[in-house]
Amino acid sequence: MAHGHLHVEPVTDGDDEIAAALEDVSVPALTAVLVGLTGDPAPVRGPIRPRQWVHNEFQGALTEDEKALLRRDALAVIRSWRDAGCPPAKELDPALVHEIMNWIACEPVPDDYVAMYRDEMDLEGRNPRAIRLPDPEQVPLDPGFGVLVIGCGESGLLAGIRLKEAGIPFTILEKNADVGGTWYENRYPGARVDVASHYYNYSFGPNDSFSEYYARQPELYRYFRARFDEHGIGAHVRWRCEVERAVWDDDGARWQVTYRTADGTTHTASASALISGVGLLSRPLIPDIPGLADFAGPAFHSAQWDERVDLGGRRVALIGAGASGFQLGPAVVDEVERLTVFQRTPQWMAPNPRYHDQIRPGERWAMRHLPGYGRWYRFMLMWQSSDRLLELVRVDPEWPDFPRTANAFSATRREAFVRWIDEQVGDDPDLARKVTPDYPPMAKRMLQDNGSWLRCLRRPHVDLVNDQILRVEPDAIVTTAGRHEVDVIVMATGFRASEVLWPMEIVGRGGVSLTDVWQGRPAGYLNITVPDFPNLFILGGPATSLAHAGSVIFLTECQMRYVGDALALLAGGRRSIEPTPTAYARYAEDLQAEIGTLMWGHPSIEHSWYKAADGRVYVLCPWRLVDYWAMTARLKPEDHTVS
Ligand code: N01
Repeated sequence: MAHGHLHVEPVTDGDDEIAAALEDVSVPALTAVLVGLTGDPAPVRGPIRPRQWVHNEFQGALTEDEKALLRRDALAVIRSWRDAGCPPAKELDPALVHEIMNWIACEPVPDDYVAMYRDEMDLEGRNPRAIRLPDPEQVPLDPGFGVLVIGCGESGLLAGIRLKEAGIPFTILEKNADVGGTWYENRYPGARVDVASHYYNYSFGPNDSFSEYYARQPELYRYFRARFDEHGIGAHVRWRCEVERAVWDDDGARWQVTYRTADGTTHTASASALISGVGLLSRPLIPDIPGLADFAGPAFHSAQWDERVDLGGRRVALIGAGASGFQLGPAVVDEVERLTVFQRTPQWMAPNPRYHDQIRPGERWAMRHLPGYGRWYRFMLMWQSSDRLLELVRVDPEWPDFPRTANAFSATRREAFVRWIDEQVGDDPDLARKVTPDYPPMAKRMLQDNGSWLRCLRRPHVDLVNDQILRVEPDAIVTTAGRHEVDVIVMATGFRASEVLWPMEIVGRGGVSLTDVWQGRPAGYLNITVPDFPNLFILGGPATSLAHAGSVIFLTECQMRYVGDALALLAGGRRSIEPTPTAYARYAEDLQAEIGTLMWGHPSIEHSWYKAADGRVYVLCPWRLVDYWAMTARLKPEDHTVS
């Protein structure tokens, strides 16, 4: 597989072009690259050191003079490296890699994080998350062994790539006509990722294709399509096949899967193991508003964007101001006659000037040509966000401002975010009040923002309505405070996130259905496996959404690593593997106890897709990334029953 991501395209540019490119790059990441090119640690042992980590700055607060000096040294090294024919980077001693991490982070990086980052960055090109099957000379692959994967979005494709690389026979059943899942379906105007592009991609393979720091949907779709093509997954996929039911046959130790094809006919397939890659955010939530079905004009969900509907000159209602609505409004505001935004709860926005920016050309050049640049850039992205932001939502029971803010950190962020709102709409107190949340930052999904949302809401032909919707009439939406005539309704109302695997019916040993086992409280050992459902592996299922900044792809890669260990046992001739009931129950209990320490499920948060019908949270990962990485790094035999 193309995991040799340090095998970059050789540099053929002239000195001036290289010098110009270096003006655009992160100097700390560039300096780490130099150490890799020469093997000489001097650049990270000299007097110039990043001194402070500033969010979204990537320069470690180096002065202009310091950056110029480091760039000058870098140019000399890159020139010689180019003239020598761009030989492979040196393999650095782990202690030196740790030293570079400390240098970039401006603080000691703990050993457990170093282990996680080394696995994630794979500077040595060892592909550490590949499935390791037993030596075929000693343990030949069981000839009947094969895997069915449901879905060809990010996680299903990841499974396919790993299975293919290991030589395990597999088939992917995908309900859509193409790869990409979320990034195939969500084609509403303005759709883009709000996790940094260079983090929101697989840890293996190139990440130099993005043109924006937060890529738009077409580019993300193309990213997944490129991985799909390059790994030759196409021959393994059946398109437009929607899985309806999967039943475990204990005698044959196989999953019997029923699926429907585009012509409406039903078919069956069977496999030794079943991997679900359907994700949590794939089934649109259509709000239960009286009269909606009788609306005379077009009415559709953001994830089912109707390209035939021209919004030009029409009065458009946008129901929902979450991540989707927040992107959609500003993207259509110029074409509509009137935009009425129905917002039930305001969202916190984190100022991010890069949110809509093009990646600077020199930085793209560095991603493509400098070995390890993209890896070190990713390290910076991960270090400055993710785990440290989890502390934002940790409940401090002694905190006097609770539950308006969760703790002291939360209060400082609230202050900064309120300032951001005031800077933009402080002169319109009514609007400022409507868009200022009364719950702590990050207790619901945070949004990245460069000002486009509030600019949109200030436009003269835009109304923000926060009164409760009572009903829809054929030509209007009626709220407790008035009637709003509209021609089109767009529902950016989110997904049925807590109904994990819905509407599929999964039946395990003894005819027990997963719906009955879960009873609205989805769970999994390590969020992946369930007792009495042998050889079933759920990727991106319970507790696998990330609400504290970070890439869900990191989580699914961790999961696939654990699944790979289990598949290696099955491929070697074992019939089945499942977690013990004790391990499953203990994990679910620990997870709920941890979630209980965080704001997400607090009763003061009235509406949130994080919450299930019982008001509790089953879909979010409450662990630090480093902890989940460690939990999934090695399958623990003592927690499983293997037959
Ligand atoms: O869905 P949401 P989304 N009446 O559930 C409102 C990812 N994502 O599609 O807040 C009136 O967040 C609801 O109101 P409230 C990301 O993980 C990422 O926007 O519940 N309103 C809310 O305003 C994200 O979190 C990206 O009170 C109703 C909105 O509809 C997740 O997907 C982009 C209602 C739904 O917001 C889901 O985001 C898009 C009703 N009956 C999505 N029911 C990026 O990476 C719901 N609402 C940028």
